[in-house]
Amino acid sequence: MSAVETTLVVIKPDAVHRRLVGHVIQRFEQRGLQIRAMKMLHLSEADARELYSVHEGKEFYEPLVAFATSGPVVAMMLSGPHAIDVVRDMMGPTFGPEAPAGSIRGDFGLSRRFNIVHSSDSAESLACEMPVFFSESDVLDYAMPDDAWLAPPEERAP
Ligand code: 3AN
Repeated sequence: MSAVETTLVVIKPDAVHRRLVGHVIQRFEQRGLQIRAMKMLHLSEADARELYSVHEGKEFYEPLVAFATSGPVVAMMLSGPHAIDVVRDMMGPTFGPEAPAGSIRGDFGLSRRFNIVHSSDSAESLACEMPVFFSESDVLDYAMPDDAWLAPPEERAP
């Protein structure tokens, strides 16, 4: 039995400035994930510090906060079977040079910091990260007519 999950994806300032937003969104749509919410925003320094608080004190923390606030990001909530792990897998490993071709990071970048995209890596991270970008009421509930062809009903049970 499969479970439909919702996850947070953030397209980072490097991808926005490199005009890659459409390419990245297209990957997720083609895979069959549903866009439930989407917005462009400029992260505040306080929110960036909160988002990356697990890295506070590390040598890359301050440059990471500066990068995350250096320009607009595009945040999305995506739903689908096993969406949290599926999106992480599609992004590839954190560092561009280690990301395999075919993954988003492996196809679009070579940097450790400028790595195109972020997504929540667990339900616990999602619970902390989502409020930075969205409230529950921002996440729209609507039917997708092609769901019937993306997976049989038992794989789409909540
Ligand atoms: P991910 O983005 O794959 O969830 P995290 O949460 O471990 O990876 O790291 C968050 C961000 O911190 C990464 N996207 C990367 O830009 C940066 N980062 C993590 N580790 C390093 C490092 N050793 N050197 C430089 N940047 C790093």
